[in-house]
This record gives sequence, C-alpha cells and structure tokens, in this order.
Amino acid sequence: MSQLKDKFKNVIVKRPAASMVDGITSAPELGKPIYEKAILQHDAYIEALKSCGVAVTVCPKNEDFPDSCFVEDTAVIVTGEIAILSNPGAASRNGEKLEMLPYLEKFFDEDHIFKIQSPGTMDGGDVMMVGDTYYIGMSERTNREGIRQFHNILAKVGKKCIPVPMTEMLHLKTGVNYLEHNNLLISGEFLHYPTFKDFNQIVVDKSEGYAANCIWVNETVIVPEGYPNVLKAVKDLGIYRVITCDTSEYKKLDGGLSCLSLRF
Ligand code: CIR
Repeated sequence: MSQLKDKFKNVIVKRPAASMVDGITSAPELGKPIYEKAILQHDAYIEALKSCGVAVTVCPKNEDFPDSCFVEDTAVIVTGEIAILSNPGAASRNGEKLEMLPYLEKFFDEDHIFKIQSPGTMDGGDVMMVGDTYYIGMSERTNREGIRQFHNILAKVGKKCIPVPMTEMLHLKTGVNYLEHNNLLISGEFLHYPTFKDFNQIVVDKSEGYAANCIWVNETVIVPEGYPNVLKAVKDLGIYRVITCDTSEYKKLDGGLSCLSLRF
C-alpha cells in the first residue's frame, strides 16, 4: 500500500497538570488518576520516545486545562510540510490550541501553519496518517465542517483525506492505529469497515480494546503495558522493536499512547 514514510525526528509532549484529576472521562468507574503516578508514567513515556531516536520537546503543564497532556488533539502535522492547528471539539479543551501554537511556530513558519476555524471542529486523535492519506473520524469531536477544511488544507500539499463514519468510540485512533508496512491494529466498530479491508489487520479483541492504541515510532512499536495478547501479536509480526509503557493513569481519562504526543 504506502511507502514507509520518513523517520520521525521530533515529538512534542506536554506535562500533565495536577488538575488532570478533573479531566473528561467516559469511565469514572476506573477512579481518578493518581497524579504522582501519572508524572512517573509520563517520565517513562518520554524516555521511551527518546529511545526511538527522536528529539522530545516538553511543554510545561497548564493547570487551566485538565486534559492538556493529550497534546495529540491540538494539531496534525504533515511531516516536513505543514502543521494544522486543530479546533478541539470539547469546550473545556478548546483553549489548548493556543497553548500549542508557539510550539508549532518553532518548527514551521506562518505560511506553513494552517488552522481549523469555527464552526469547524477537529481533534487530532481523529486523524490517522497512512503515507499520503489521512483518515479522519467523523466523531463527536470532529464535525463535517472541520473535515471539509482539513480536506482542503491537505489538498494544498497533495495529500488525500478519507472521512470515516463512527458512532461508538471517542476518537478514530481509539480503535484503529497504523503501524506502517500495511499493518493495522483494529478493534470494535471499525472491524468490518470496507475502508480498512486492504490492510493486514491485527484484530484486537474487546477484552484488550484499549491496546488498539499503540504507536509506531521509527520501527519501534510502543504497546501499553498489561495487554499480553496485543503485545504478542505485534511481536509476532517479527519486524519491530517492541516496548511497553504503563499508561494506567491516562486510561482513566480515555487517553492512550498516541494521545500523549505529536510525532513528526
Ligand atoms: C478527552 O476526553 O478529550 C480526554 N479525556 C482524552 C483525550 C484522548 N485523546 C486522544 O484520544 N487523542
């Protein structure tokens, strides 16, 4: 299908705020995140990323935005070409985009930074890059107008946009993640979508559904800790360095490995 893209050189993360205990969650039964533990997990996440050969930019925490460690939602970066500032679809998160802008400006000049404008909304967690194609989930956070604008921005740099209807999951990448080499982790509502039929699908059972959110970083795949079947399935592909990171405190806020960074 697609060629292996250039290696990622940079990653942006944002330190979790103590206010994360008040972050948005669909799973209050998991309890509130333990902040001290979340910090340690974030430290380990940064180290794991560094071990993949990327430079990590660490944005300071901002207590005003309980969910702001989930920095992926604030932007989409077309590696080496343009950055697209999102317009996050949750009201309590929308201001996070203004926090991210100065960091995008460190890497891109103003002619190469585009913005999704209201009434368009878009969360970066809804965007999955597969070579020159960008799948985008039509979720509660990303609306049709946001997708229209995203499509038009991508067209300027010759990239394709494929909208993906969805009704159950928070974000597209909650349930489907690309590991390069045509390998796709896939779960839940996306399982029988014709859109994804030509990928080599690694089906993630509901019992380990959270681990459908793994990240590929320069031929390393990072898998969340505690999901043995997914870990084995990724290892059995036989082509990756595979490591794990514990994200238990972020799971309590519906956040996974991809949500915690922008990789480009
Ligand atoms: C939220 O509901 O926005 C956060 N609690 C979780 C965001 C997770 N981000 C992602 O999947 N990209």
